[in-house]
Formats: sequence, C-alpha cells, structure tokens
Amino acid sequence: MNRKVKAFVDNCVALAKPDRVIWITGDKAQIEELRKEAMQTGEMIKLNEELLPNCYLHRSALNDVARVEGRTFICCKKKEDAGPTNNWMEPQEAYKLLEGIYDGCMKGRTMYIIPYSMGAIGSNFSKIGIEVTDSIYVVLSMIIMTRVGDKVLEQLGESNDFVRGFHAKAELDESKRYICHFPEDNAIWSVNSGYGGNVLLGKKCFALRIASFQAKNEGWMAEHMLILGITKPDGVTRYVAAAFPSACGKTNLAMLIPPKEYLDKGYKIETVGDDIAWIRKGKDGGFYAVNPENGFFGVAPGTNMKSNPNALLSTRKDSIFTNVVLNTDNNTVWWEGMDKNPPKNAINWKGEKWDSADGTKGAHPNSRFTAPAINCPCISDKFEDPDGVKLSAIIFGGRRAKTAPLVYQSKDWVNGVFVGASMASETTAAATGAVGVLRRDPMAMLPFCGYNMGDYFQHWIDMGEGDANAPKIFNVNWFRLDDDGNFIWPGFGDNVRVLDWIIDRCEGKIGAVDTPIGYVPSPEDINVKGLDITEENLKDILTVDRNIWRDEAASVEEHFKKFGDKLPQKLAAQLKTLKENLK
Ligand code: GTP
Ligand code: SPV
Ligand code: MN
Repeated sequence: MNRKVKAFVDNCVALAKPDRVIWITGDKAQIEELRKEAMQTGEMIKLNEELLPNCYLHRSALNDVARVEGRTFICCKKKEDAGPTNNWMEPQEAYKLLEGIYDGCMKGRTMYIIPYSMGAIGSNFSKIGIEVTDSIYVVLSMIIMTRVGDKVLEQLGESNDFVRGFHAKAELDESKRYICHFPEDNAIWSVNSGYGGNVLLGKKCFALRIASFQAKNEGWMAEHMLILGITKPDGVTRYVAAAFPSACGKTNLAMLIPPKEYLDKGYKIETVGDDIAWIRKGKDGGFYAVNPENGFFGVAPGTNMKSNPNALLSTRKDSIFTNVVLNTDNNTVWWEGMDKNPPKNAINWKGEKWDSADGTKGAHPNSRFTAPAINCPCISDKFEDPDGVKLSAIIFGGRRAKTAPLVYQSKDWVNGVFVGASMASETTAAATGAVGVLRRDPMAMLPFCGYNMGDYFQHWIDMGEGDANAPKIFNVNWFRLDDDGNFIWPGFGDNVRVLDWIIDRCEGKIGAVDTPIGYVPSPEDINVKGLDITEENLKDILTVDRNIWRDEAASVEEHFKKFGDKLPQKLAAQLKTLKENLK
C-alpha cells in the first residue's frame, strides 16, 4: 500500500470517524453489493430491467440540485493567487473550519475510498485521484465517470502525485456546505452536498480547478471543452475543441448528427469528450487533447431522439438518472423535452405524485444522466488514445440573444485569447442562482479556474502566441433570438454547417469578410439548403452591428478592470484595437 495514500485515508478516518471503511476495487461483485445496499436505503431506485437494463434513479435533497458557486473556494496562501473571480479562504483557516464540520460526520456510516484515474490509465496526460466519500451514489457515479479501482493504485505505485479528495455529504446542511480547493496541497474538501459537480470530485474540482493550476505550472491546459472529430467527404477526420458555459450546448455539439444531405456526402461527427479537455503540445508542436473523463454527466431536459439521439441512446443501459420524473406505470424515466407525452402516473423529481396538467415541471431543469462513454453510438475510436487528438480549431461560444454573430474567426491566437477572455453568456440552471442573466464567463471557465484568472489569460497567450501549429480560434452563437423570442438559427445537427466553414477556414479553403471583431462568413458561404431560415435572417445573424459592439467593448473594458495589473498588456491592447476598429 502506497504510504502517502494510507496516511491520507488514516487522517480522514480519524476525523470523520466512520463505522466501516471500504476500498473500491473495481470488482463487479463489489459494485453489485453497493447497488443492492443503495436500493435498500432508497438512495437509488432500480428502473425497468428490460427497457433500461442496469439503470437507476436517484433524487437529491431538495436544497441540493446544482453547483454552488457562492460556496466554492480556492484556498491558497495568498489571496491574490485566487484572483478577483474566485472566493478565497486562507488555507489554515479553511482547514480549521472544515475540521469542525467533518468531525465525527461519518459516525454510523461507511466511508468509501475510490482510487480513480482521470484519463486512460498509463497515458502521459493522465492523473490520479483518491476520493473519500460517505455516499454510494458518489461511488457508483464515479465508477461511470472515471476509471476506478485496484488498477489505479497499481499505476500510482509509491508516487505522491495524486489529488486528495475528501467528500462527506454530512447533513446536507446548506449553511455548512463548502466546496474547498487547496491547489498548493493537491487537495479538495467538499461537504454537505451530494450533487454532481460539487461531489464527483474528479470532474470540476480536480479536472478543472486543481488541474488548471497544475497545467499552468506544468505548461499545459485544462479546459471546460468538448472534443469532437469531424470527417469530411475527403475521408479525413479533423478534431476541434469547444468551450461553452454550463448547459450551453457542449454535449449536443459533441454528439451531433449531420442533416441527411451531409450524411449522404460523407460527413460524420464523432465524440471524444463532452465537458473537459486536457491539452498538451505534442512533439510535432501540435496541440493534442484528451478527454479525462470516462462518462457523461449530461443535462436531461431537452434531450430527445430528435435533438440528441446519441446522448439519449447512451443512457439506455448502465446509467444513473438524477432528479428526473419516474413513470410508475413501467418504471422508466421522463423529463421535459423528451417527448410530448408526460407519463400519466408519475412521481416528480421531488418524490411527489405529479400530474403535468398542474403546470409544474416534473424534472428539475438541471436534472442529469450519468452514462458510460462507451455507450455512445458515435464515440470516437480515439476516445482512449493515450496521445490524444490533434486540434485544428478551438471554438468559444455562449448564449447571446443579441450581439454575437453565428460564427466568426479571430485574427490570430492573441486576438482569439481576447475573444475567449471577453466572452459572455446568459446563466443557466447548472449553478444555483438567477437564470438568464448575462455575465462574462471567460473561456467558459469562470466557475472553474483554480487560480488568478489574469494569470490564466497570460498562460493562454503563452501557450500559442506566434505558433503556426496552434489551433485557429473561433466564436459561435447558436442562441440569437428574433423579436418574438424565437431562436433564429436551427442549431443542433445543423451546426455542422458552421463546423464545415470553420474547418475550411482552418485549411485556407474559403474566404471571409473582415470585420472589426474578426472574420465573418459571407452569407453565401453558409449552406442553408433545406433550412427554414430567410436570407434576411441569415444576413442578420452574420452582421456585426457597430453600435451594439461599441457597447460591448465598453462592457468588456469594465470586465477587464477587475483584473487590475494582472490583466495581460496584450489583452488591453486588443481591446484598444477593437475600439479603434469600431470607430
Ligand atoms: P454542461 O454539462 O452543464 O457543461 O452543459 P453542456 O454545455 O454540455 O450543455 P448541453 O449540450 O447539455 O446543452 C444544454 C441546453 O442547451 C439544452 O437545453 C439544449 O437543448 C440546448 N442546446 C444545445 N445545443 C443547442 C443548439 O444548437 N441550439 C439551441 N437553441 N439550443 C441548444
Ligand atoms: C456544469 O455545470 O458545467 C456541468 C455539470 O458539467 S456539473 O458536473 O454539476 O458541474
Ligand atoms: Mn460542464
């Protein structure tokens, strides 16, 4: 047994005082035992074995349905190192506070120790974590989302290079809920929550917050990005990564099915990842990306056989559903936007008898499925590739009812970093708080950057400035609204029309219009054959309105002020140039 791992676990045991300790081995019989126990306690409900084999429903506490950004902390020695966009606590103070909460919190309970690998075991990209938890739901979810068990400990050997994750659902007391990260100690303490990104510590806590800090120090990137492969009629597969804020379309884009006309011509999309990308420079200077996860923790509402069949099909076996509707007639699940037939005899996400006629939602807006990546019909054959995939493009995007055009290309890498650093999006149900409020969410990393975001911008500049091998950077917006509040762009599968333009731009095969914000396609270069979109509407979503963008530039200036002298000079210069271009 690795002595550092043992010492870490011993400390957790001494503090939380569980009745029993169980090491998760990855053994099938052990997993089966845990499922049985979770069914007995009601933590998991077994679903219809014929229709949804080996699938379970879980309901979280009513006060615990999303990430809690207000209670998420970066605990590094110097406040400045957490930066203006993170909550900060001094580490010793944080440990003292947390120790008070964790003291004896697992009395009468079992503590589970989960050794897990982010990334394929043995890949140079991969990193190891140990998560301690008192939740079987967390154990079973981590088994889907990561690579788990003895083989991970074997890979770790005597190394001290692992992230120490200490989760306790404790009493699920909101007033004592803390998601604390100690980047300088490689440690995460998460207490009083049992939900998703707060507790599946491999995901946002490790693979983004801790990993972004490691990545800056080690010269790579940890990003909130999907990774997809797009094969064109020439048979060559290109790879792109895209950063959209939470619930803004990563899973959907990563799994899109092109419209028939495109399929017939030989277009194909394959999924490498839907939420997180770890990116390193390869020997050839290219930017290579892996998905460190092993499953999808995807938004359920809106997922259906039309919008995202690949996601829905991924959840038809071996999956866990959280906070969706239970159809008691056949013991299956339902959510808003799955089809137009809400079940007649149903129980809503709160565990109450529910009738859709009462006008309430049956599934929580942030209800999710946890599904193994290998279930995905379009999973890429590079999914497990230890060397990752070479990126042609990086795409930023978000929900902007106005302002941002359907797509534009940055002028160069540093301009692309400016585009990412200034991006904004309307908030969603993925985090607690108001929905639909426009906020700046640089690189879709606002809630996930584990250090000073000004330094993060500089790291981005350093990674690709002047580098001919660096991916080209683009921005997309599927969410432009017309005056009646309808989406102008059809989105989903039709987004391949935009990806096609992006790839052609990367390869210098198509022209563009030079605008103050970057290169925008001419309307005739976006193929809208078969689409229900007027020429006027297409023109409209490809137009850069100088008046609107002058306001945008002023708002970016305000946003940049937050970073003080940590704002890279080059980004200040980019803003100045934009303002001049808009005159
Ligand atoms: P996280 O898992 O929270 O990081 O989210 P995500 O970025 O993977 O978001 P996801 O793909 O699950 O999309 C969330 C919401 O965006 C769903 O309600 C989708 O229906 C909607 N959506 C996704 N793609 C499109 C699109 O192209 N057009 C429109 N109008 N809506 C979209
Ligand atoms: C997100 O909020 O961006 C998610 C879901 O992907 S969670 O894992 O809860 O963070
Ligand atoms: Mn996410």
